[in-house]
Amino acid sequence: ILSKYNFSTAPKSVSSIQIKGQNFICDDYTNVTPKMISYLGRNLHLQKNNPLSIVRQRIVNYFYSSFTKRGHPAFSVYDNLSPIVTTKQNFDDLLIPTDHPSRAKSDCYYINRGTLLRAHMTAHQSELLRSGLDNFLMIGDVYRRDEIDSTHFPVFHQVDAVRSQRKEELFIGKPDLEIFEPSYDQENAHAYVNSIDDPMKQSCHTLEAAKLMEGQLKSHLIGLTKVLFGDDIKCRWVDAYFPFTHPSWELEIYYENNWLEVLGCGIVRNEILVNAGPSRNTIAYAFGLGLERLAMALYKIPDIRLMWSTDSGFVTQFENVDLNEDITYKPVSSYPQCTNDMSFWLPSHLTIDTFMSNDFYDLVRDVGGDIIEQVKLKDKFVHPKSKKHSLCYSIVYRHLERTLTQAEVNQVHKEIEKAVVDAYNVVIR
Ligand code: FA5
Ligand code: MG
Repeated sequence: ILSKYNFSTAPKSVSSIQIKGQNFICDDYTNVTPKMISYLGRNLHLQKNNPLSIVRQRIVNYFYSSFTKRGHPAFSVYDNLSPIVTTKQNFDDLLIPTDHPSRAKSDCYYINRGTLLRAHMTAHQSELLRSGLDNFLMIGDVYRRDEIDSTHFPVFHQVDAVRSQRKEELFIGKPDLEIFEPSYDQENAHAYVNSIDDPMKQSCHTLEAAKLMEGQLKSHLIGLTKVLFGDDIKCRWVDAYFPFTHPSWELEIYYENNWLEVLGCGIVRNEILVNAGPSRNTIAYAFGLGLERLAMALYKIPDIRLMWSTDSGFVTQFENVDLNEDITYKPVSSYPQCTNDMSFWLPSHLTIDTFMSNDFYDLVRDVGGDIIEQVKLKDKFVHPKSKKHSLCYSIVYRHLERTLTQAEVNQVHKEIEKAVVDAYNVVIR
């Protein structure tokens, strides 16, 4: 599939990548790996019997049944949009500044400077608004470069939503109330500078409209949480910031003695509605939630990698179940971990601080595959005389379905060492 691909983030020779039959020119931003490309099209959220799919259906049902227009569901569902998006879709359309950290190469999987694997489902919000939709759900796989442990995997799944309300729907029977302040001229919307200095609302909105939308947003999401977890679930709202909403919040649920963030949300920035087309007398809220977090908490699934398991011991536990059934995952059995350390000297042009750990994590996962459970930095060291920098990582190996032999792990560990030497010119200690 890949022509002249190499592991380091900057391909050494000009090359192109074929993904799903489409050809992409690589450049200095290309950092998507063959391993990541292999996840495209798996669509766990649509696989019958996958826990993510069960949670997806429960969320869709909640929105279908809670909101209807003339007997039909008010929400339309998009769950098969291509994960290959432009930087315009993923960032610019959402008012994410060009220097925002979420755009960094170290955080995203870029195909090239203009194209990436979407980092959130919100990437589709503007185009769907532009196509004339007002109430919709966007569900799919998202890709982020992140640390490696039991709750983080570089591919996860999100449900994103937009709910728009027109003046007549928001203020039923109160025709004198307005969504917009008199100082905001709807005819000249593009010229208006919309301030977010007020923590309660955007300057273009009236306090009545902002507060009413906030109330609906929060009660709809608490309603969803109760449908999923039962009435006794403990929740709390935390103030948050997103470039594309104001005000913004995160919802946390109390789960196993910890507060767990399950979603981000807020009132859609009016600029986005204006840029997307007809926005007269309209206000909208939006949210994005993580399916893995919900499924892990709901079914007590201890490791995020299990979502990808095709082992019958896992799959059968979610087979042909009633959507609202109480399911508690029973570990098939827990196979032992095996930890090997890797220490290396960095070449003179790299230091402990400039060595890109996310590049390293990707490389480890590319070579080691799904038996990599965790990679942690164990030690950093600068030699007092030579001033050379050295790093030591612990790599934790575990197969979810069988016991790994030490010899097998050593073999994989050696292959990773070789790949690290090739990619970074390090010297194994
Ligand atoms: C976003 O992705 C925003 N696009 C959400 C949003 C949409 C806000 C619309 C406002 C309006 P965030 O990065 O916090 O935000 O991710 C949203 C949710 O995805 C998190 O609350 C969490 O449930 C889930 N999530 C985020 N990172 C991970 C991860 N590494 N592994 C599993 N789930 C994750
Ligand atoms: Mg968050």
